[in-house]
Amino acid sequence: MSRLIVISNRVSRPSKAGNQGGLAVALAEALRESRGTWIGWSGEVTDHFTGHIGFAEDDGVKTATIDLEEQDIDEYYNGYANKTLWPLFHFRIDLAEYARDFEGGYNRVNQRFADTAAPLIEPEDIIWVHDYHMIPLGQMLRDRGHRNRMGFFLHIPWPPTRLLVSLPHHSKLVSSLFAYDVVGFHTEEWLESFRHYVEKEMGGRVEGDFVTVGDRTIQAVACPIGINAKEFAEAAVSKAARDMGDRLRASLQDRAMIVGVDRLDYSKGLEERFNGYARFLKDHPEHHRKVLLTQVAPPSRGDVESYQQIRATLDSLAGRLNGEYSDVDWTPIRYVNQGYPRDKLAGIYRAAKIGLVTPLRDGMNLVAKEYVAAQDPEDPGVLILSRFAGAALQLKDALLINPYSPEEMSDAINRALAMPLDERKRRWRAMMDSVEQQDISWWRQSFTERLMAVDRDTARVEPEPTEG
Ligand code: ADQ
Repeated sequence: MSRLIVISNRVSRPSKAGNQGGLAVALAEALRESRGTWIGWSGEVTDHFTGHIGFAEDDGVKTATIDLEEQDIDEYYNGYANKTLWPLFHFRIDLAEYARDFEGGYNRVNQRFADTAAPLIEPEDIIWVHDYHMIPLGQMLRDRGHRNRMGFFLHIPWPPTRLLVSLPHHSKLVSSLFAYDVVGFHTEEWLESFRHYVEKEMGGRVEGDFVTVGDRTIQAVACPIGINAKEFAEAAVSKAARDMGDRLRASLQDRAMIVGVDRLDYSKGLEERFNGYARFLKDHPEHHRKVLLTQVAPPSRGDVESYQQIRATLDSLAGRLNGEYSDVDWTPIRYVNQGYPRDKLAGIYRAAKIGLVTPLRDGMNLVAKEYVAAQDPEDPGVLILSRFAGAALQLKDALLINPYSPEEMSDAINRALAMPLDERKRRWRAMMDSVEQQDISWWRQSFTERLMAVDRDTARVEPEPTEG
């Protein structure tokens, strides 16, 4: 078995993280099996970049991390990754900031990761690079002479060509993806947008999974990420989950709970969700005092201004809504800014009659799948899901809505509250089948098997970047 090298912005060390997400567990499993290494940023800041690599091994998983300078974090992480690419790739060009410093910092830090990884790579290793922080890394490793099989997976949407061309030097960035052998997206929709860009902007050719520009051909595939469904379903009946369920039920007093769980991010549509719920309260006074929305939203990327703004907006919206509708013994929104361990989270999902997952745009959305996996098969809740989440393509038996429409959200909540048990069971079963079949191991294997099947002797001529 070839050794796997995973390279991503953040590295999750098994014994440090305690309660890891599905992605970290799946990658750790593959790394352990292949005796591979996970390379990335330590999360630490240093005064001056030294290139010192911190090696560790936890629970059979080897990691190699570097510390970054303040300027790196400003320009690469908070800058190009989270102020330029994240909003643009989530269709928010209104929030995207284009600054030369950001792009320079992004390339500098990617060179630093390439320098870090280069001496650790053996010729037979399989390299798997993750996400928008590291798009040009493969090209940089090729420049250093590495001919390994290399894959890249994008965890966020791929934007329509008309939006992507607003990015300065867009074609240079996209050209660098042709250094990989396999490029993966969550859905056919993101894959189609990528192909469209390649055909229209680069004069490329698409034949099945193969995309050719000049004399370089790569595979571009849709490979939807899943969760560890079995483990999550078990977590939902663990002692911690049951205790959490009991605590919640005691406080709910027979009220139906709607739950939302998201990182505090504008792409998650939280403002629109609160407005949709407000519309429901206005449209349906008969449900007052009988329902409440628990929104769990731990802050993220607090150094970025647009994230500070969304936090302030939500604080004020939740306050206004509670002020308008609360009574001495009923508050319609519980707005919680903290994270929970996974077993407690599973207990929260299971106690909720409705899972409200309404991102404006999302590569996949794992919360939707976790909500499904955590349900009681004999009395499952209803998932209300945005059409614009990648997960909507697999979870067709959710109530699919347009998250921008408060009326649709209000109608869906009303319908979910009245849904008969047999319909809830039928919808849940169909969704659970999909969540179980295309789980996190399936995703990891589908991608790495493709990568392992790549013929290393095919020509690897890099396409000439044209200035965008
Ligand atoms: P995210 O944007 O972070 O991921 P998502 O897929 O929903 O979005 O994953 C969030 C994870 O964080 C879930 O596992 C969830 O349980 C966890 N989480 C959220 N709030 C939490 C809380 N309060 N306490 C504990 N855990 C919490 C990006 C892309 C997505 C894509 C994933 C994986 O934006 O579209 O699905 O990567 O590829």
